[in-house]
Amino acid sequence: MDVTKSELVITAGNKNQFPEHDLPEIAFAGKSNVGKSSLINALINRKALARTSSQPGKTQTINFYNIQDAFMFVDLPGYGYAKVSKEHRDRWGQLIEGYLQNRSQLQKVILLVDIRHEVGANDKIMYDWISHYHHNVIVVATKMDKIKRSQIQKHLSIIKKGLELSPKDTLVGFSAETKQGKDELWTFMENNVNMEL
Ligand SMILES: Nc1nc2c(ncn2[C@@H]2O[C@H](COP(=O)(O)OP(=O)(O)OP(=O)(O)O)[C@@H](O)[C@H]2O)c(=O)[nH]1
Ligand SMILES: [Mg+2]
Repeated sequence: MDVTKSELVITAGNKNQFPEHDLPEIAFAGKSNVGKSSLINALINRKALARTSSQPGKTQTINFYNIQDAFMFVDLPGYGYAKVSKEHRDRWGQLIEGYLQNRSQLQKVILLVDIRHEVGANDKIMYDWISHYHHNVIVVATKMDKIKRSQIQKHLSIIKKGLELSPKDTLVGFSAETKQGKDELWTFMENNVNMEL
């Protein structure tokens, strides 16, 4: 899909700020710094609509992006950022649960993991949560440009095993640098989300 229109609707720090609309939502979840905001920018051909940072913990609110007036991308704050207080983690937990558990517009949660790393406990918890509510899960292995081409399959199969992916699920390698995997991701979304296109 070629996105020509995308805009930030709201950065929500609590659930009263979640926008009211009827468009389907696709949310991006994963560890802090894994590349959620970068993935959103790559998908919509924008350099920096979603703010990114080399420092983990950049996105701390839930950010809603209207795409072509057809659906919303929802950029979630990352988990597993060690340098935050317990109070911060509790607030994060409440915000993200408030979104994931009750959001009627939510059609897909895309889980991101770093292709270089073993799956962490939080990744597994998030995968189990998503697969409980959704028939098939899509996992994106990010930063594919950081490993040798010859190592890609090995890393993908480590992730598959670590998350215990079901045969119904899809695992896509992706790079925000080279845009590899972008078309495959769009095809998945077009086939799995009721977009008003
Ligand atoms: N080489 C490379 N770097 C990437 C890729 N994707 C993201 N990055 C870099 O990784 C860092 C984190 O990217 P973000 O998109 O901000 O990560 P995030 O998951 O939104 O992080 P939080 O908002 O903190 O949860 C930035 O420095 C990005 O430039 C990729 O595919 N390849
Ligand atoms: Mg972010």
